[in-house]
Amino acid sequence: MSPSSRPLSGKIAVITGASSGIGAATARTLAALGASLRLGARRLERVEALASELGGGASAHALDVTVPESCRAFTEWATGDAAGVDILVNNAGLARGLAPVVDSDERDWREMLESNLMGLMRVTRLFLPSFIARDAGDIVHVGSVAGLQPYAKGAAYCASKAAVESFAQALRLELFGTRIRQLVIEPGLVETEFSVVRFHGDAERAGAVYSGVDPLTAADVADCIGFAVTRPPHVSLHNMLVMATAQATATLVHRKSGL
Ligand code: 8X3
Repeated sequence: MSPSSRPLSGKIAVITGASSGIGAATARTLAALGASLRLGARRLERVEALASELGGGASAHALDVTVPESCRAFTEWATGDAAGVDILVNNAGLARGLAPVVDSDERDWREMLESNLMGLMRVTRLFLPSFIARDAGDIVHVGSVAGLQPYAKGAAYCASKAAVESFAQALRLELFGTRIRQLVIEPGLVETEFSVVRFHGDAERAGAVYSGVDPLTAADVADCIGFAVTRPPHVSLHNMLVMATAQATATLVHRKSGL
């Protein structure tokens, strides 16, 4: 690989929720682009296995974004031996349940808001001094089409992702005049563990979400993140709505007939 194909050489990228799905795929993509990785996830064994597989500058640490102390320890570990991080990918998050508001379980709401919103804000705040000190870097938030196009039975999930967009916009105003870039990437249907988690482990129900469709893969989304963070410093992608070709809106999905 030529040096020009490793544009992130010498850069440090932190990824939350890196044990699977979009987080793990982003780790692979950014490693291939030359970045040294600091990976965090609740499932430490899985994220450690990924770090060993990637080799080079990849390492892993336990991280539960819903626990302030875990976030503090992770941030100290990730920034400890480095001048500062160059890229933060706020990927940790989940959907729980697909039910009308009137029938929803408040524990599901709390879990989503704690991870998708509070965790993301908490981790961002902890890493911000490192970005501000060097007046540079990329903060990538993994949002969702659900944050732009809310749908029935997904109220709390949609609200959590809409709030991510709002948080990023407000922070962008605070960072005005700096060279810190912030991207909210908003994927549509991506086949990962997402739906299995949403349906509390019901693999059959999860599989139906993707039946008859060529959904995005986690690698497709990672590819877009890799593109965004390798733009020249004067180019800032604020939002990327990334959909499967068969998906026109959050709820309008073309499925192959006979399925
Ligand atoms: C995942 C996309 O449409 O299932 O965030 O909510 S969707």
